[in-house]
Amino acid sequence: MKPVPISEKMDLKAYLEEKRTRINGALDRFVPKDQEYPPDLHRAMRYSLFAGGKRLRPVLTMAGCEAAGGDPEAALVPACAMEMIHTYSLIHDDLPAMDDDDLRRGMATNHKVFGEALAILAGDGLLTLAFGIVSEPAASALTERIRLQIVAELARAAGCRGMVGGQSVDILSEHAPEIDVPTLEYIHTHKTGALIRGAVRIGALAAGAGEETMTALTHYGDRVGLAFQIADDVLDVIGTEKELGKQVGHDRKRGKKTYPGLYGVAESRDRARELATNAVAAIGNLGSGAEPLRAIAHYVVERVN
Ligand code: GRG
Repeated sequence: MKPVPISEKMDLKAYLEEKRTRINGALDRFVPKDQEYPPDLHRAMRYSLFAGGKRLRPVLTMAGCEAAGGDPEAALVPACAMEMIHTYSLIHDDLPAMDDDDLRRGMATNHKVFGEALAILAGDGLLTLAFGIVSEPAASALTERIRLQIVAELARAAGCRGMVGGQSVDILSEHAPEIDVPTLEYIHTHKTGALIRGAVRIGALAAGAGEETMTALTHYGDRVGLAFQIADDVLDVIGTEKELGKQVGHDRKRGKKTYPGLYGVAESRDRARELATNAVAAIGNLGSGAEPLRAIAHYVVERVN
């Protein structure tokens, strides 16, 4: 299957840059400065948060809001919450008790710089702050009802029926002699997919989306989430440490079960591209406000980092 051009109708690069600037500025305001007591904790939180992530999840939240007919700025606060939760998950995932990684976002992992105890606490701090900023009435103009819906959606996406559930099955399946396809799909759709699906849905909630729009965006999020994870597995096989800012070939060394491990690189790429195409089809009835989401679906599978 040929790669689909990332975007024919819009300048995705400029869009991503603009949204990343908004998100980074807001994150900077929400997270205590290095000097605020206790400074070591806040330094550790900011170290990983500002280490140069792609900001895919918060961009999806803002683009999801736009696709549902809202002003993307209305989703800025929940978008920041998504990035805080994602960053917490990366800090904890890199710990010796989990994936035991030395490099993340092109820098030494949090526990390598601050020690394990502070890395755990930095993750805890980011996770808790995420719920704090969304529920805080003064932080955004979102109504109380919508803020509550978003809190529930965040908990669903990040918790034991979402990302934490997927991570636990992933860890417990390492070095298992075999893994069946439903278990692999559970890991993918939960460990990574749940947060991506949640990111899009939270954007739609911020826009006050109706049921039909929410269903379309949920299908989009599910497909993009799985496509993202398959693309990530492929990059772990064919990418370079310089491009990815993390160690490569790690999945195989850890005995992780992956799509390329099961189906090979070429078939995995085809599957990811097919999922991106299906994601775009799922939001076919949404208007031009959904153009960024359409472009992002293809970007997710054609990216090199
Ligand atoms: C510790 C509860 C808990 C969960 C961890 C996120 C996660 C779950 C594990 C990370 C393992 C991993 C590398 C999964 C592959 C998909 C993934 C989440 C990649 C990193 O996301 P990117 O590429 O990272 O969006 P940046 O740094 O750009 O934000």
